Amino acid sequence: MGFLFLFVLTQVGGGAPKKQEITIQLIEFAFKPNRITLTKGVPVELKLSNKGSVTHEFMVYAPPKAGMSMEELEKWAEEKSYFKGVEVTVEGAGIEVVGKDIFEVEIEKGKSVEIKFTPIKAGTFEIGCHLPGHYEAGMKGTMVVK
Ligand SMILES: [Cu+2]
Repeated sequence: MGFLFLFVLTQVGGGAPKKQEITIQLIEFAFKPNRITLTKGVPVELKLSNKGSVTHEFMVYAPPKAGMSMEELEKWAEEKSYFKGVEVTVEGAGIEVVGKDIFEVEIEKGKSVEIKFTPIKAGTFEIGCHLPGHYEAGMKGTMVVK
């Protein structure tokens, strides 16, 4: 019995990393870094820190088609959200939300939130802030899940 107990403790406390912790800063008008790579199936704690002087938002969605208008892109980002059907927890800046239909997270200037989820779909996705003028000014990035 003693041996079994120790074995269980070792499994919980050690071994391979069981989560991926990444921080992205949001500024005018960029995500830093603007490219992140995640491992499928390993829980992610993604900290979003708004270091800018205005509110920014974070969305992740399938790569848009060439020539989409911002209006089309907005609809696309919602429909093709990476988080569609994925349980996501958003914590911080006085809020805690758990949901399967989260597609955008807004972060006020100076605030940070943490998004927790487990990536289940592999591929390359776009990160974007669609607040007026931000995306056009270059506020986008790439999320790769391998
Ligand atoms: Cu922005």
